[in-house]
Amino acid sequence: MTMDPPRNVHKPLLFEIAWEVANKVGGIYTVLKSKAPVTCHEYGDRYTMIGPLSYKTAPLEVETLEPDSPELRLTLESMKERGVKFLYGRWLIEGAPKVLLFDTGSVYHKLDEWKGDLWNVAGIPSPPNDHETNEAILFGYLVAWFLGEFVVNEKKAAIIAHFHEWLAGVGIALCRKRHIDVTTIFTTHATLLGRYLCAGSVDFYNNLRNFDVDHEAGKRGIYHRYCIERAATHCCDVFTTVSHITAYEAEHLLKRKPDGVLPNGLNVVKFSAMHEFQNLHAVSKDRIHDFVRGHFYGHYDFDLENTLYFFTAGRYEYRNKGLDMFIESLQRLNDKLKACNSPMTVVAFIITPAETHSFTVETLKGQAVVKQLKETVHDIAKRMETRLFEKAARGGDVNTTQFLTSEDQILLKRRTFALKRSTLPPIVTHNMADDGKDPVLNQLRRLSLFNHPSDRVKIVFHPEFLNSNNPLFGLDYEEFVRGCHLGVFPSYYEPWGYTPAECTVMGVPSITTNLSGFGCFMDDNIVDSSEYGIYIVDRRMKSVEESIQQLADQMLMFCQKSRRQRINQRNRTERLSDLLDWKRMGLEYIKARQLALRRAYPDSFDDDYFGLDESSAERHKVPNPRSAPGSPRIRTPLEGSETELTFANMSIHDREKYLQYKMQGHDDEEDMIKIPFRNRQ
Ligand code: G6P
Ligand code: 1S3
Repeated sequence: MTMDPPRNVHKPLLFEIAWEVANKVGGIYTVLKSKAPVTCHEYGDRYTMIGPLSYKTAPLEVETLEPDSPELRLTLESMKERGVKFLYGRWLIEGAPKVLLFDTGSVYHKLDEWKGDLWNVAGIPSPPNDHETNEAILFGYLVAWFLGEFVVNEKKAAIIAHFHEWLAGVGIALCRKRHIDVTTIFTTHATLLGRYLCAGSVDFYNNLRNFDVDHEAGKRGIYHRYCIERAATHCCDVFTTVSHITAYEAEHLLKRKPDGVLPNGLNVVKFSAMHEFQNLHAVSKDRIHDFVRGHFYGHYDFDLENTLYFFTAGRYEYRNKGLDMFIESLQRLNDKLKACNSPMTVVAFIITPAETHSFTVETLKGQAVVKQLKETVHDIAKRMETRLFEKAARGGDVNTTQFLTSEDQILLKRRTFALKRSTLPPIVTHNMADDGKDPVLNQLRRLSLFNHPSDRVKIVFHPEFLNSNNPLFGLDYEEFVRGCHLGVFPSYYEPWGYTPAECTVMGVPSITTNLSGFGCFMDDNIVDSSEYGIYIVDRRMKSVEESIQQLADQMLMFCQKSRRQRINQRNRTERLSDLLDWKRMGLEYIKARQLALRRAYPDSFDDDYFGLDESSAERHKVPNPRSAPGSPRIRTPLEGSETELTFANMSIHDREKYLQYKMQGHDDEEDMIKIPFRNRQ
């Protein structure tokens, strides 16, 4: 028998496997989509994402292609012959990555056989009626089938299989059990138990070390899912998560300390001039003004020049996403603004999807009556303009009071009569499927936040995500965020938290917590993040009451800023976007892949290492802005982390890649931010 030569670890192939490839469910979709440009840039045609095939969304997201490499063609043909359906093509996003989407339905008849096998080889049970787990099993077996055949056809290159989240985890266990010649990485974006425990009323963080994990998972009916997650954690070559806080959680709940942290980035598109994003704010804000005029008709007695738009958005996890704390603090803010006779009004939007029966009549009517009024005023003004011009052109005396005819006056009166209402402006825009039990509505009722004229904080609960076809705003989510002044995300359970990160790259200040991965990351990297419009509520060391007060005070402080101060702060916030750019964050992925290759193919590496041990390096954070000058540097993403990846070594080859990704210099700018590289001359 002849031995195959060792696989080439310097030009590896990369498969990234996740349930959310070209299939939007939540944050992992954002990770994959926004990261695609940097990964494609690094791997080119050697990169393929693998996900499930949804016949509803895939045709909109993916362009079909013929598999280009003979090895891939061979593997897919063999699977096809045995009844597997799939779609191979190009995901129509920036970077245009290749995707392979498997139709789990095409192998449904195999489910029982594979469930039995999973129990036999890995001891993982699977109850009959858990649809999500069934899908995870089918998907996992398809991925392992594919990888198992592919490594036989492709013998030259090393293969990295990077799996995300427990839904893709079955494949990892199978790769290990079947000794498939790939190196595996598992990135978990949360832990199942963490999410469930936090949503209840346990003191999660103080008890993390003490949970009886099997018992807790069993109690919540998720033991089998937990087994998949735990098997993936222990069977992968490199285990990672998205933040240090989730690394700590994973260590205790999944019983393996992550090898590293891969924080989430964004594909940052910079405008060439600063004022461009400020202009976009003004444009979107005007659209929100239009909505507010309609929604509050009859009670529109506040000055939009002195109105601030706050919002929270995300999946409807009432406690985990901090909706409870936001509402409680809004009530405190309302009291505080009243007490100090503030001229400011805050309109607080809550954007989170719940079950509804569409928009309420009252909400739609508000927009309609104000639109009618606007059109009438426009028509009258046009008619007045004509009359005025005629009179002036003939050289007559111009007495402006004559220009509004009695018909027009009556029309105007009719329109303003239509603006009268006997009810308060609604706090919710939709008919809720379960109005009586909805936790947001119940809390608003308990706190009497009813949009009374005397309230300085007005509430708009919009229980549906936004898109540009929305009849109330006509804005998509990004435009809406740009038009707001402050995003508020006081999460209790948030492994990363894209919502405040997205605000940051759009130059919108936000409030987050020190229990969110994003909040901790910003706190680690910036001397005083509030100077840059990133406010962090302490939910670790403070009592719930103290955190609520802190959040209310932060919002009050924001209300006391002048327009000029807000504009300056937005500029500073926007400047942080380099910190979150995948060009920088993607380095951690590079390191994870290096570690995976080293672990699987140790003999293929020489000793020419690039030390990433930053422990002895001077630590730098983003300094305070101009007024308080400090070191003009920030530290690298994982400096100070105790996980192994931080201390992993890199070859010269990878060092070059690492440097290619360094941030563009900003040497000519004030308040510049630079990434330090240890081997800089
Ligand atoms: C942007 C625009 C300015 C506008 C300002 C309003 O900076 O470029 O023209 O005055 O936004 O800021 P504000 O915080 O009051 O919405
Ligand atoms: C998870 O999605 P979630 O909102 O359920 O993954 C996201 C992407 O990594 C992360 O941003 C978020 O905090 C997690 O909770």
